[in-house]
Amino acid sequence: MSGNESRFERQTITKDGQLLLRKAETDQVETAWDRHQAQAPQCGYCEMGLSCRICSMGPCRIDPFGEGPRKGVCGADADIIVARNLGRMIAAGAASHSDHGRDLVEVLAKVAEGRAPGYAVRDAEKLKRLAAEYGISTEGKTENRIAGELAHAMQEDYGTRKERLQLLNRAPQKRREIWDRLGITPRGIDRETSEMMHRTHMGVDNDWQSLLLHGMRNALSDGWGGSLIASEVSDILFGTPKPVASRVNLGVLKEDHVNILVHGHNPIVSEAILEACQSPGLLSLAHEKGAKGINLAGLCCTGNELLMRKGIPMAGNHLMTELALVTGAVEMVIVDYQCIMPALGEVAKCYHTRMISTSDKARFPGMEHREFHPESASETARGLVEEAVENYGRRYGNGVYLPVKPVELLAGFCVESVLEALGGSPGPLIDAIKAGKIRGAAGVVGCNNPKIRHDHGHVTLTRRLIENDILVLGTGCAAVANAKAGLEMVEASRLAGPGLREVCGALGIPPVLHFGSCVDNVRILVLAAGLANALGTDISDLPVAGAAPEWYSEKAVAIGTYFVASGVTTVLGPTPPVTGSLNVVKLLTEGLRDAVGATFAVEPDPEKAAVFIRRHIEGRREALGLPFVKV
Ligand code: BF8
Ligand code: SF4
Repeated sequence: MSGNESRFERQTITKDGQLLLRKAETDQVETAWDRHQAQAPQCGYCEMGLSCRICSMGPCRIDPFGEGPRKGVCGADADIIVARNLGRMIAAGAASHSDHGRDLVEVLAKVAEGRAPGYAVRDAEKLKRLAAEYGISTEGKTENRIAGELAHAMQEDYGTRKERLQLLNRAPQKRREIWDRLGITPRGIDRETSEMMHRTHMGVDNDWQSLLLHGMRNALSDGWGGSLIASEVSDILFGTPKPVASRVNLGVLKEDHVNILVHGHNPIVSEAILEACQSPGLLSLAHEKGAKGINLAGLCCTGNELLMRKGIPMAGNHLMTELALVTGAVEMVIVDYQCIMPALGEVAKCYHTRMISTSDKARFPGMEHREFHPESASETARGLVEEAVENYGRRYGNGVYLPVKPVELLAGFCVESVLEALGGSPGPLIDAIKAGKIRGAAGVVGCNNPKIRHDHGHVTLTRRLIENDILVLGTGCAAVANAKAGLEMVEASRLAGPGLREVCGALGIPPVLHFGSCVDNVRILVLAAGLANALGTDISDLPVAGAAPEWYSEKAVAIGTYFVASGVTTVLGPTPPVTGSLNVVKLLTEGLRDAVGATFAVEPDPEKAAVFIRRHIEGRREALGLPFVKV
């Protein structure tokens, strides 16, 4: 960065972000960046993971340097406190993904019973494949019966009656043996989270290593359990993604249309809203009100869900959610849960935007609550879209501010669509990796965080990786960042190294593949497992890596942990709150190599993170006896 950049340029690399930050200042709208600044200096004990408020003998803190306390009131030392705090972060992340998955399974069960009229099985093939994986015979059974039995079997994965989760069978044999040996094979999705909360209660598990091992088991219950179920059942109910062209950034909003944004994570709500937006009656109402149509766009991961399956445009990622309202062009924002800043209702008050919450478990100040239930989702959705249309005429006097043009992208990549692009088998991908045309692959995933220049971490790291012939698979807000930067267009392969450029050109794919929402990180894992199985090896032997350059959320901690526990070395941008315990830091960054064949690394500078990943991938290639390729 040069010294001449404006404050807004230092906050975000995106043009729409910079311009809307300026407007937010004019409109006196407070944003996450302002509130982050107001928090300075943030608590050093908490940053290091050294504060504990688990029980009411506390709160306690450990002084890592001076004469202050070395133990909490109960006697917990820095190692225990740091490990307990990290364990609870993993538990919260795993719970969030897995509860989202549960909601989908419940809709699937209701579809089977004919009690969810707005929903249906859209991918019957996938339903049958999943049923087979769960040992459910499909012969002579109706789709609904299979759906009911599959939903029931998946619900059992949530409970505690089993010794291991069903879909762990997708992982390579060697990997499953590692998990068994370490005693971290997840048994039940809810069980592992519940056990983490138990272990971290005062006076239960006070061995920091055993806490961290359970942290991996808890995270695996998310990655090979709750998140995987969420992705797969979303495909069954709404269709498995296929490559689809769309557009991204705040320029997808349209001045002459009714603009509705969906925000959150679960496609149960956003798919119903999409259907309502396409209803002829509501479209003619929009015309009557003087609008040219109804424009639905997404924010964050529910936006990714609609983008992946239906090509619905994406307005922005996490740090753009407040700024989307500042355009003054949004008639309604409909939210479900996760990553929805409680500040949004307050921002909306400055404009005409109506804010609607829909989930019984997610309420927000300044939002109207309209609860969605599978039995009546279509009516609720139509009612809301009608109200959004009515709101079109109420835009504030000084009009709307949409200063950027949208960027094109190709989304819709998943295991199935990648295999299809490869002609039905992973063979051509494996050949390209063996020949060194593609050196390896990296999952660049995760959030935005006002501690990091918005989108800079994602885009810089991704550019460097593709320049070095490393294929990038993106999810969540990272995928949106790269799309805004133009890296998810087929034409972006000109930015890639010669080998990756050639492969992308031959397959007609971008060098950065949009792999969906955050629960879809499991698609990357399943693809990696498929490659390892095809090579007769383990995931940790593959030339692959993970990165979360701008992570903020507990879900990201769970994802990072199940990536590492599954054998994928992962680089984090922001430092997690673990530096108060050198033992924990050493285990996460070194010790895990012997245990699971992968580690965490922390590198806030994306240029250096790219070098780390390149070295890691080259090391894995060398170990596999693959040629070193000079770019
Ligand atoms: O699940 S990447 S900010 S929106 S947590 Fe949230 Fe992070 Fe975005 Fe999606 Ni994922
Ligand atoms: Fe303090 Fe121990 Fe209670 Fe934590 S659990 S607040 S360290 S007494």
